Amino acid sequence: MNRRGGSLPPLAEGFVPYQVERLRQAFPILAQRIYGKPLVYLDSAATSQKPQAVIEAMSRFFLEENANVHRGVHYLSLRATEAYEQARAKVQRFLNAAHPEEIVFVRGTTEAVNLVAQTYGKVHVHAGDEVLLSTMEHHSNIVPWQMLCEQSGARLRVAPIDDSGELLLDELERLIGPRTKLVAVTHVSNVLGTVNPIQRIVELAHAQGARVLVDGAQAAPHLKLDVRALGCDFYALSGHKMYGPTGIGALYARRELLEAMPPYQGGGDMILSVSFEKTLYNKPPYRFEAGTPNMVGAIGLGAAVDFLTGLDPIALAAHEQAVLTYAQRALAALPGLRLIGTARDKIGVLSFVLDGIHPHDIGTILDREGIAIRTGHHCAQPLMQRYGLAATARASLGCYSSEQDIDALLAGLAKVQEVFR
Ligand code: C6P
Repeated sequence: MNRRGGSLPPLAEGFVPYQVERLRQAFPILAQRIYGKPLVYLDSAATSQKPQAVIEAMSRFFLEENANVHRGVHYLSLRATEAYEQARAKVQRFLNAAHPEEIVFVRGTTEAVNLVAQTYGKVHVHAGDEVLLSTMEHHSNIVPWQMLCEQSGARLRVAPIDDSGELLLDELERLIGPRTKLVAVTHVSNVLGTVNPIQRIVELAHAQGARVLVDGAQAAPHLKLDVRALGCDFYALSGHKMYGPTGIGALYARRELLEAMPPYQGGGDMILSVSFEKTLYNKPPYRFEAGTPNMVGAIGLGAAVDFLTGLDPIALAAHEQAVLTYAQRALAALPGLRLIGTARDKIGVLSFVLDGIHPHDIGTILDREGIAIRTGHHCAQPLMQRYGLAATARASLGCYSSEQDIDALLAGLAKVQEVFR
């Protein structure tokens, strides 16, 4: 057992954390060549690559266990149900939630936020109330609240950040008042890499009776998570950012909150009984999982959690920080390059602009070198406006990223600058 309470990952025999070259062997896609060049994958914040263990767990499910869950009395259905519920328990342990019933399987972070807005929000947020966000939110943690505010007559408020990309906590504190019903804030910014002080934000919000939803999409692959230590009410994550499949994620919500929340969607498995006169709803988490769920996705997410918990979190964090520091220093030294997001506490997301060169041109030229980065507004347009930018180039790291990837990026950027000289 390691510090996160998981067992060692099913990697190559004799694997010793943390050897990035060996770890990379667990990700078959990374061995590819793109346009004849070795793939340099620096787009893990958009979606991470998948280790063999996740791919195998998902194909094993289809090969040996596939049946609908919670519905059959036959062997395969019971086996699939057991695997699905085991995956839920893995996510519970990963988040250190108190009960497996506090984990709702959803499509991803976006669906988790919409679920809370349209269930908890609909019941508790009324005209005159306020929902507090921060400038650095992803659209998935803005638009659902805007929709709720339009429906309810509540008001959206926004806590500002400083130039380095850190939340202005004094301003945030000033904005939380008796009207604040919900504070929805990202744990880690997908553009700046900033790690927000969630515990402190929770203290401030709870002191005024407000609930806190944390968008954990970018935190889950990098940070050791403990929702009870954070004290948050809701926590959302996406499987595909944490080495698992797309189309699956999790919403954590404290049991008493979930129990008092109305259903999100109607359909199979969220009911106890249905008649044309009246429907009785199932208990959480099933009340929020209408229809046949993404069973193989849950199995894949469970395998991804095993993979992540099997890495030594201290060694992983040290490795990611070392590559980040190397990258920050090297990029900052490039003439004409400006880093966007230089918070003291940040993870491996490097957004930047180059004088006189459009981010899309940077991305396109790098692509021909086999280097994958993301360019654009990163679904955070209000944050872009804060910096007076329409777009940035963004290189983002995963557990398999290395200083060699950064060297390749630097060589690629030299070519970009050569083209525009
Ligand atoms: N960010 C990026 O390239 P979904 O799409 O539901 O899995 O996750 C949405 C989401 C929510 N919050 C944050 C902080 C995110 O970074 C994301 C997804 C990707 O930055 C795709 S836009």
